Amino acid sequence: MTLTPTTSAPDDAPWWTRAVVYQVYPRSFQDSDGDGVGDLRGILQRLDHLSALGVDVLWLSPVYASPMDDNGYDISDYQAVDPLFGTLEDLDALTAALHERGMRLVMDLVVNHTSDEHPWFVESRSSPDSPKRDWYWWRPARRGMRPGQPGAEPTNWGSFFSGPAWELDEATGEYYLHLFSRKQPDLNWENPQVREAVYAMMRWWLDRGVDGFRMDVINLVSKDVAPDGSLPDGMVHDGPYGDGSPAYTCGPRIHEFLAEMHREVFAGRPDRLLTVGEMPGVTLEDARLFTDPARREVDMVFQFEHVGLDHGPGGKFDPRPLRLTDLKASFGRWQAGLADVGWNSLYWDNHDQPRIVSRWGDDGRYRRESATALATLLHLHRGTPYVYQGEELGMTNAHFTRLDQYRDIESLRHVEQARALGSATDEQLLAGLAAMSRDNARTPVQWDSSAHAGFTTGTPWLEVPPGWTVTAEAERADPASVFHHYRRLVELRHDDPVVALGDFTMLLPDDEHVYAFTRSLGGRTLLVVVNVGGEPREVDPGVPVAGEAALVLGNYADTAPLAAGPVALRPWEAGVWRL
Ligand code: TEU
Repeated sequence: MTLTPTTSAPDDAPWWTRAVVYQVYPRSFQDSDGDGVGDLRGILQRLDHLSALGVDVLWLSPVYASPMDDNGYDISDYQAVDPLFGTLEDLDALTAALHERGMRLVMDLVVNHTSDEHPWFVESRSSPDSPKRDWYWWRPARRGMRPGQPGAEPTNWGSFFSGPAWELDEATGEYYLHLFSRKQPDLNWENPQVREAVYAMMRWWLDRGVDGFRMDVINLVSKDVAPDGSLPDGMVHDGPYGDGSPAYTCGPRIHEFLAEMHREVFAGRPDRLLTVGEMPGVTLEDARLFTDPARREVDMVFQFEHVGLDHGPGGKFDPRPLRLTDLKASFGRWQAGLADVGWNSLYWDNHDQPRIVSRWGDDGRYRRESATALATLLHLHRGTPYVYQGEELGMTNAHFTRLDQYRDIESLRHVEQARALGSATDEQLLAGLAAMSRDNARTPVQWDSSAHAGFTTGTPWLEVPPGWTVTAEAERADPASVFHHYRRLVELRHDDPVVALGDFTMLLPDDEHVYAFTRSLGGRTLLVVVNVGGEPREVDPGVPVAGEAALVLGNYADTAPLAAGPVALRPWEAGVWRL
């Protein structure tokens, strides 16, 4: 099906339709003071790398004051920088330096929950009569049961980080809700005082010069905190708990809240801003509503359909191989569904996902070829691409060989619960973490061949994978590298409106080895064909080729122009041709 783009002429489209966003997970990017943890001054030291790549926006994962239970996604002061990362002045310096380079800074907004050490929660938990009691979700034990009695939790919901989603506060005998860790209590967005405090904080950051927000699990803030969830396990956890997600995923007032946020925070501000909502479990139908410009909610969303395609019956840590036709069906639906209204984000990697070259590529013999093939596949879709630190280098998973090498709370809680339930052997657990742990994306960026890959002069908080070879230094020096392919993809999106805005047509929907599609705008068409595998393939994309189609971008040095008829593809070969 050929789709007409939302915007007829390129110059009508918002700037972010031609932009590429680069995500920095600060604790693993660059350490400047030798404490083994990345920091803001370290990012400042590496801005030339981002400029060389050509990206437009830096999305900065949290640097706020935090006990670091979930590496900063548990915030104890939204308007302070944690000393681990530096100072507010350092953040101002980063904002200014990015602006000087024509780039923008998007902050991570984590307002579904705070840290349990945030003053709001400290006050809320102090007494059932606290004026902030209703800023969080407090409930008594289930009717007829005593606080602390197994099963007395107000609902049977499981947490994203294993275990129950309710924690008993002994002092008051009531439970508080935490969809994530027990140190991440959920804010009660039904309370208008909570929403106004969040909006005031957001305005404070915009007034400080930041250019927007990536909104952490923002589709979970509207909740119906009553029903038990269905058993067996739902989408969020492993263990004897109910799936509460239907009660809080895109809950009853979510569109009302996001429209209110837009009015209270963004209305009247310049259109240089960017908002992206991270939305686990969001449907395409809801995404059309969230990203419809006329509704003024958010510009785009991170959806999770594709990154769930390799989750096995036991969930995320029980992975199965990806079937390419499943990916085509999913991406094809989202391209079709957001063609006439709304906008896609495009991503493989982030700080929560394993690295794509290890996950769905080949991080051994064909590391360069598969990383550049998968990058081409993603970046030629319609939407705003997000590049995660190290992805542009073709960095691989950690390949840790011991469970004690992992640090991530999600992984550690999964191991703890599985051992308690006897649901998996340590060997099975290690295999699951090696494939899917979030730590795979959190090992330090590998800058050069010096100690700890140039990330720190101290001891890194998470070890550089033993036997690492990829470095930014080597990638930058090799014109055929993953880095320079990403640079060319960014350049192509900047320069060619067909890439940014062209309509999308999926080809070869039933082929399990080759991914092909066209992009068309104003009578100009690009054909994209990618061999997603290590065997040579020959396919006929089934599109008319008049004479010879010029190669726009390929990932082999000698990818040829295209003639009519079958296309012969080498292992992991990707080509973009102008028909
Ligand atoms: O992640 C939300 C989320 O959905 C994750 O639980 C994700 O599904 C999971 O990690 C994949 O296995 C956001 C942040 O990106 C994540 O780092 C935080 O831990 C989480 O919210 C809580 O703030």
